[in-house]
Amino acid sequence: MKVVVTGPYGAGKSAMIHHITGGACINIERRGTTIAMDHGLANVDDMSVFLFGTPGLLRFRTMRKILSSGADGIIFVVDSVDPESDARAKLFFREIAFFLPGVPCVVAANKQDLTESRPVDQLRKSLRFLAGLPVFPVSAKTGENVDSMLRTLMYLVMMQWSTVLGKFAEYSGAKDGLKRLTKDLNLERDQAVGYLRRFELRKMLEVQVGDEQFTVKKEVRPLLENPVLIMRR
Ligand SMILES: Nc1nc2c(ncn2[C@@H]2O[C@H](COP(=O)(O)OP(=O)(O)O)[C@@H](O)[C@H]2O)c(=O)[nH]1
Ligand SMILES: [Mg+2]
Repeated sequence: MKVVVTGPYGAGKSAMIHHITGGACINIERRGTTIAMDHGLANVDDMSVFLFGTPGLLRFRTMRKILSSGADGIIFVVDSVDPESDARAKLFFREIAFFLPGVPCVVAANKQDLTESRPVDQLRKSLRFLAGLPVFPVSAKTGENVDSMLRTLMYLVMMQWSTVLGKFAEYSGAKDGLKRLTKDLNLERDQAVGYLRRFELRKMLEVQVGDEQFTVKKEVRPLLENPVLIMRR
């Protein structure tokens, strides 16, 4: 799946992607500030997670729009220490909610390893947009809580797509898989192929559309059938 990591400058987006990918990531930066993007790949229970970190300076809005396009989930990173970043957090949240309406989002209340960090209930008072969102007290530096935050987001994403993903699992390897998918989900053929391509790009399945057939990655199939498995580790 594709996950965009966004939030204000200095909140710890690059550090978060570095931690999640175990360092297998790139950061296009100048003098310590991300100017284009971070990108990395993580494997969680054999599910590929493509992470895209956005530049946190206001003027790079177009880049953030491009990187956000088609994201399945959002990690919104806030700085738990610096109250001066709160105003920027509000602006960035409004922006991502506009780019990706309805896309599942978890909030990383980052830098909780520092004694001066604000607890989540205090952050909720300062940042009203957090209402209704799951907020995780995390540290990109120590890794505290990062794994459960990521797994929760993956669960929310799979639940959002559960009707489609469940059918993928059901008809994986079937001779007339595409036809049955199209019929069950009441789709046009083009739409069904669009869904297959979307999740093929995200490395969940392989498609042989000429043969009217698709195959879900073996390791991923149990997760598509039962997304809650991603939470049990
Ligand atoms: N103590 C602590 N420092 C952090 C944490 N996450 C990031 N930082 C530091 O905060 C600064 C900004 O982090 P960075 O990842 O570049 O933020 P970005 O602008 O959102 O990409 C850097 O000096 C990081 O080392 C954390 O969880 N704890
Ligand atoms: Mg950065």
